[in-house]
Amino acid sequence: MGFTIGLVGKPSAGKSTFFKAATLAEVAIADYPFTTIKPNIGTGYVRVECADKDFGVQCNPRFGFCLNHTRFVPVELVDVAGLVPGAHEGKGLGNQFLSDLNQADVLIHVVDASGSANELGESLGAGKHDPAKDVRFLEKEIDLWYASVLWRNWKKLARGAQMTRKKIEEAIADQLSAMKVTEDIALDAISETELSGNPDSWSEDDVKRLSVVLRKRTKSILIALNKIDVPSGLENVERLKKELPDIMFVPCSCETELALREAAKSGIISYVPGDSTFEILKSDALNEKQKKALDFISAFLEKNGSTGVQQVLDAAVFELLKYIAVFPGGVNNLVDSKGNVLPDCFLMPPKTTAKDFAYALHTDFGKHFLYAMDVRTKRRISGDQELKHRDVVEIISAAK
Ligand SMILES: Nc1nc2c(ncn2[C@@H]2O[C@H](COP(=O)(O)OP(=O)(O)O)[C@@H](O)[C@H]2O)c(=O)[nH]1
Ligand SMILES: [Mg+2]
Repeated sequence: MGFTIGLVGKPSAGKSTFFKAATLAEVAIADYPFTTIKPNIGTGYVRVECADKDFGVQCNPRFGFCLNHTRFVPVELVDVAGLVPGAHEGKGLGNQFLSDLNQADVLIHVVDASGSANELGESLGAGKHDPAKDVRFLEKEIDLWYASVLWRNWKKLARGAQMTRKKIEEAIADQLSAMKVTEDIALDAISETELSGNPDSWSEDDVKRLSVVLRKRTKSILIALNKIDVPSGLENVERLKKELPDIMFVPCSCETELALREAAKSGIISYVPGDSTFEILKSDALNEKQKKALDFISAFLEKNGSTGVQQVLDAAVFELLKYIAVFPGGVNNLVDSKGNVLPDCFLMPPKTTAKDFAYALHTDFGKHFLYAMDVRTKRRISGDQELKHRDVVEIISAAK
């Protein structure tokens, strides 16, 4: 059960640099069993304050890793090739790229905040292009992609539903199942757009309005304002926050994060992704160029707090989608049969109940659920009770 993040944006915005930085881990780790068959799919991580420290122990993650009691929980990252205006009509191989996004639970739109390139990613020089335009065009492109998939077969779909007495929300969910549209989501979207009457008579415009809601519900977009190491980048961040108050932005510098992770990987520094500082381990071995680069990075971190790349991932999962991280554990024992302490950490959607969590662990636990225990407080949790971020939960079931 993986969580998938799609990286989107126009060419040269920094998607591949983001992908490279986010998938580069300092520690040797076992591969997460994602079905990785393409080079643009990799494992990134979101940060969770590990539950182990509350119990005075050190965890042994089965997937991901833990540095100084900060747990790095794996997520699947997909680097989608550059999307240009007209992508939904197939421009610049758009349709092929867009279908790479189907399975994404959330999108990170990497924007070149420095405004150095036009919509096609062609270089103009810093500050020459308004990144606000990129924010809008990409959202529109993805909305139109949903609309085109839905409208393409609309008449057939609407009439077919009528003939087989299928509900229209069921037909919509079938048509957009690859995009993770469910019947519930389709039903909500229909009521939000206040569409009624015979779906066969809905206009293309109606279907477009419906598609916007369906896209929002299945592909929320977080904006990563990249290249804030360039002066025009940082200036644009302040302006965009004022101009587009309804959008979630996280400023970042992918190139700086990549440099830090590469230095950590080669043992020059120690750096916990997302932190505001790093420590030089081998100052004697540094050449002048490396010293200068690290000085530049230090100054950047002092000014901006962090490179922002880790914060982008965390914000997408925990702030935008409001997911929570839940650790399975036992009231009497935090160790699994192999002796691993708190080996798992699950990313769960908002409003996950104890029973939902039981099902996520194993269908049998869900089916034969009796009650759950809050391992920290040793209190009972009933099946319909919602879990909280960082809960450690034991499921008591009659499953054999
Ligand atoms: N100044 C600066 N340049 C960056 C940053 N991230 C990426 N770049 C540069 O932007 C260019 C395009 O990056 P790339 O990751 O290939 O973009 P993609 O086409 O979106 O995958 C490359 O020259 C990168 O080195 C950053 O944080 N700061
Ligand atoms: Mg790329």
